[in-house]
Formats: sequence, C-alpha cells, structure tokens
Amino acid sequence: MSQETTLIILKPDAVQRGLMGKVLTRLEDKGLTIVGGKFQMVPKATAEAHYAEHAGKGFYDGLIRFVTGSPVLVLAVRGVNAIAVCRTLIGATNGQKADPGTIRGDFGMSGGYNLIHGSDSPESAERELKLWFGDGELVDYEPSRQAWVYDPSDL
Ligand code: 3AN
Repeated sequence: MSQETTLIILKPDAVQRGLMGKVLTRLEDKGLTIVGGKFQMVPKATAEAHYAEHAGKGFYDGLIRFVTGSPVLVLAVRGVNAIAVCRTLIGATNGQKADPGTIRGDFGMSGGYNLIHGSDSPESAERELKLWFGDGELVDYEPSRQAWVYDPSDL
C-alpha cells in the first residue's frame, strides 16, 4: 500500500485548551509523519471553502464563527493508509459518543467543539491539502524511525 497524506486541523478549542501537544503526540506515537504545518487564524473564505458541504445546515454559521474566531494548527500528516488511520484515532464527531481511546472520546464533550478535523476520503484530502497548503509547503523526508514503523511488505 502506498503512503497517503491527510489534512488535519487542531481546532480553536484544542489550541485554547492547551491540547495541541497531547494530540500531536498521539499522531506521532502512532507512527505517522508530520510533513506540513502552519499555525494561523483562518480567513473566512478558507473556512467557507473547507466546510462548503455543510453550507445551509443549522450549525454552519456557528461552525464558521468557531473556526475563524481563534487560531488553529493546520497539519499535513503522512503514512500508509493515513486518512483512515487518522479518522480512527480521531473518533466519532460528537465527543460524548466517541469511543474512549480516541482523541474526541478522551478529550471532548461536544459535537461542535470537537477538537480536530481529519479528511474523510482521498478526494477530500486532495481538495483540502490544496486549499490549506501552497506549492512547496509540504516537506518530503524520510523519518529515521520509518524502518521500524513498517514491515517492508507494508510499503
Ligand atoms: P467530522 O469532523 O467528524 O468528519 P462532519 O464532517 O460531519 O464531522 O462535520 C464537520 C464539522 O461540522 C464537525 N467537525 C463539527 O465541528 C461540525 N458539526 C457537525 N455536526 C454538527 C452538529 N450536529 N452540531 C454542531 N456542529 C457540528
């Protein structure tokens, strides 16, 4: 299986609650590789493009206010099957229902303030990475531990 890259956002609640380190550690501990990152306020147009599929839903205006109201950490995360692996680590949308052991299950109590975004498909990952990162902003490198994260037949 080849490596995938997925778009992860540590949302304003993760930043404000001081959980960036803990969440990043979970991604790194899993064996995933951070290949891009930026800490930023989110322009309204970017938030609207990112969440376009939710436009018109009851929670949409609040979601845009939330994600543009305080800084986020945007990450590009790489690994074999990284999109599905990150979704599993993240857990169900609502922290009250997310399984213990997942990021939302361990740290969250809300469906709106749910700490972290992860692309939900290869198509979403491609679209979202293009939206949040410009040409040349992702860094291709081989982490030294890589040889001990994967069996060669995984790659
Ligand atoms: P997920 O992030 O688990 O893929 P989506 O794609 O269904 O969830 O929703 C995108 C974002 O919209 C969520 N992360 C959450 O911030 C917000 N959202 C989704 N459903 C609700 C809801 N019922 N109430 C409030 N916010 C919601």
